[in-house]
Amino acid sequence: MKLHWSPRSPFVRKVMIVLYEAGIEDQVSCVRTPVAMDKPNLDLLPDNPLLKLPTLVLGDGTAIYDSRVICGYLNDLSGAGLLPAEPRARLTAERRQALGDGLLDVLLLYRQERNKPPARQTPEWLDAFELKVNAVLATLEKEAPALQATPFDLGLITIGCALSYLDYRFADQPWRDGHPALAAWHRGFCERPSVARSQPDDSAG
Ligand SMILES: N[C@@H](CCC(=O)N[C@@H](CS)C(=O)NCC(=O)O)C(=O)O
Repeated sequence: MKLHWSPRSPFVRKVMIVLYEAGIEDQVSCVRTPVAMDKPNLDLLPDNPLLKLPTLVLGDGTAIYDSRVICGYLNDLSGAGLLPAEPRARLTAERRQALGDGLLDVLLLYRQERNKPPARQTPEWLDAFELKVNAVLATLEKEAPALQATPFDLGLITIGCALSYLDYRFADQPWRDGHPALAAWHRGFCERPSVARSQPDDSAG
């Protein structure tokens, strides 16, 4: 299998963590594929008309996306057990995955907006992004005891990757302030070998 990959994408990181957890990283070759919202990478066009990472090309040439679909597929393929079978637990894991993915979607747009010259920024957008990020953090702080009690799964992977993206791209915003239980959970998350192995890497071109 071929994975369109970047060492900086939090969505690709979800896939890498699943591969490491499943012990099947040898079955995938990672191809560095640069992407940017304002510079469409047409090399991706044959595999993904949305021109986004991650995109996984299977052995028979079938291309699949997005991260949720790829992680679900790799979990099924490997039997890694990262999505609970029990319906209620499964629903919680899927909801957490949606929350983490949604937070990442907001953060990517937020970063894009705040990197513009000040005169071209839209203050209402920045306010709305900040409001959503704070609301998600407040929700997760309340949920932190439940996160601690949940066996490692795709919901936790996604929440953890989103919080780590805050550290990576929003280091000036101290999200741990006011969220001590969530910060404690995230500390444990970062110690997991699959997570430690998949740190974002700015030096990797
Ligand atoms: N919902 C998608 C989001 C993927 C995504 O936004 N990836 C970013 C890289 S982190 C991307 O490819 N951006 C390029 C673009 O939006 O054109 C997923 O879960 O895979």
